[in-house]
Amino acid sequence: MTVVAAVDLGASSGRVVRGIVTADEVRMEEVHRFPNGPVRRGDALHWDVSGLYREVLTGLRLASRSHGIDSIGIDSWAVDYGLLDARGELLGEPVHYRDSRTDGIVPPEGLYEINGLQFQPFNTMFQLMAEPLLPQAAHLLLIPDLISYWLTGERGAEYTNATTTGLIDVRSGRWSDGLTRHLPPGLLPALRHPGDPAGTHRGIPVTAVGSHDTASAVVAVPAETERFAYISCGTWSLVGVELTGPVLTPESKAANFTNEGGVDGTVRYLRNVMGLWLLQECLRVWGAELEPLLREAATATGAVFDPNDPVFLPPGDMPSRIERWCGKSMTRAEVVRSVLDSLALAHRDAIADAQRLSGKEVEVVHIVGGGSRNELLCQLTADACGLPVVAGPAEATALGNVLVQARAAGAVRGTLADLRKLVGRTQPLRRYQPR
Ligand code: ADP
Ligand code: LRH
Repeated sequence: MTVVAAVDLGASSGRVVRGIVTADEVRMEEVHRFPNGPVRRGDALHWDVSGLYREVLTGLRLASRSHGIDSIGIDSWAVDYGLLDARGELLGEPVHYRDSRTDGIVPPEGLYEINGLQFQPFNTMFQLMAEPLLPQAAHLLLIPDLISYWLTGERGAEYTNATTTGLIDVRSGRWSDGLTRHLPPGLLPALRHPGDPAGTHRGIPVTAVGSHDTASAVVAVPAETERFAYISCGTWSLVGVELTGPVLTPESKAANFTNEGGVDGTVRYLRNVMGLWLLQECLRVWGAELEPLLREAATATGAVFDPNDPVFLPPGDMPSRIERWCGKSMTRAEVVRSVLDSLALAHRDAIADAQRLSGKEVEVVHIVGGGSRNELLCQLTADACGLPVVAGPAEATALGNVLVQARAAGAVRGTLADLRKLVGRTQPLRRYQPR
């Protein structure tokens, strides 16, 4: 039996999970959960990364209270980073990717052909163009690598998350000389890959996992066939397919599909859909609970809007923005229904585009992440896609993190397909047929 601790920092909440793994069983125990979100300080939006680190330490203490743990793995949301000075001190709390500092940024020509990455204004490379602290910085660490550094004293850049910076050459899998030329020399640390050792914390090995939360989530998709699409559904819906190589065609670029690095050299070919952020912000503004509104939304009539309109990216009055887009005022239940109908249609479009652009056929859609608990959204997605949906695990990211650590420790063996069979055998899943 191998016991590992998975630290999973999502944009809306963080958790520390104990994963107990044998060759044919994996059990998850959540030992600590804490809220996360944007913090406005002065004019800028930040993350409270020091506060998150305190919660991580609490979680790790709880995880090792009754039994020792054999390994620790860390994942988080992508693209954001901390800058360190030459002594290794953090230069200011990291800026949140929803901050306005990259508004109006225009990507240089020819970029997609090098990095294969979708255009998002907040990709690390664009944030660095607007970064006032860059001249003082000696080291850049992405969020999971920063937590790992604080735990171990060792610096590195985990590959799957590094691909979200826009600075990795999609063909070579290395930092691109051309794209990193203007950065201070030595700013970017050496790459490490999921399964690699990443130092020790109080004698416990820290293991690199798919430190981009979406990469870990895709590991734990309980697919039984190659012909599957996934929706990693939380603050964002990350909608796509798994490929063995990138798609860099002009059509793929025009459809804003991304080729992000996956575990075991796979490509996560996907599109970002605005996701449950839309609901999170509505609930925050209303001061309301989700579940009663979802019950009402089941019989409400919604309007359809484009959830990927950049107007929805920053925090603020989401219900008014949605009403303005739809050109009418609505009850809360109608707003919720509009969000879910619009997300389901955006899921459908992304899955159709992924198939068309990559040539991969899909016969089942897997929804993982917190959104897999949203029965209405799962059914609406099945209906929109005309495909069966398998929902769960809700904690796929933490589970993918656990499985990659367990494999590195020798507790389980095999390919991603083998890990996925283990997930399918051991985790509760729910199936939805299209109506
Ligand atoms: P992230 O990792 O981006 O923070 P999660 O995967 O934790 O996101 O998903 C959070 C979302 O899951 C919430 O915003 C909420 O919409 C949805 N969710 C969580 N629990 C439930 C539930 N019981 N019923 C419906 N939706 C839920
Ligand atoms: C989801 C996620 C997504 C990125 C976004 C910044 O948490 O990592 O894959 O595009 O955050």
